[in-house]
Amino acid sequence: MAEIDALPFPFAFKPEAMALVVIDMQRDFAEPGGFGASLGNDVGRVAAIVPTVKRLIQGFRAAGLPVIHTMECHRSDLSDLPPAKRNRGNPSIRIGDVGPMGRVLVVGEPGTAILDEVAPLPGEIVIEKPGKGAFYATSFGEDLKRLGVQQLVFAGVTTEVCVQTTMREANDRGYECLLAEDATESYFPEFKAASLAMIRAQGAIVGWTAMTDQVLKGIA
Ligand code: TIU
Repeated sequence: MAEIDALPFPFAFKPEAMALVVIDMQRDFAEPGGFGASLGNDVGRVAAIVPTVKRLIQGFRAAGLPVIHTMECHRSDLSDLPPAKRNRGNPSIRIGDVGPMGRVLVVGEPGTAILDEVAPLPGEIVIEKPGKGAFYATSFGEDLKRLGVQQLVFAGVTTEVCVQTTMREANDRGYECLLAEDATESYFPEFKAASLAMIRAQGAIVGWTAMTDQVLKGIA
């Protein structure tokens, strides 16, 4: 077994059974005029982790390990957007409405795209998900089984919403999960800190956390 120096204790893994899951690194969460900004958030926090996420992705590719990308998005007819989600909160532009980067969080629109710097390569799995978690209404679970992976490293945004939801779903399905601390971000620093703490509390009740350098060292 190889090891990553992690918290709350080292993360032992089989390299042939590990994949990277990059959650929702989309323009809509990182650029002005998108969904994140419409909710009143400072998207600069998300933009700042892009180089670190890129480094992590490149490390997995160099090690020959799978990289899976997710996107939060909806069909153009919004048939997979429950009214409860569309109507939640008081955003300046709602999901499905036309904003400065096209229709917000709708498949194929410019703002829904994954950021160029961390874009999927041809052949990498891209999960289009209507929920916050990646398992709901997607092929994610079947894709993981087909790849034969058992351990997942997570990166992306936002830490306490789509990343943590997916990590918890994966943990319940028997995957061992590690979150790259500096390759994830929240619009709320206190929520990120609390998420990292609650993930690794109680003997890694949801999973492990480690810095990107530690992950890269472990998989090199
Ligand atoms: N991808 C993801 O986390 N979706 C969100 O809506 N996150 C917020 O923090 N709003």
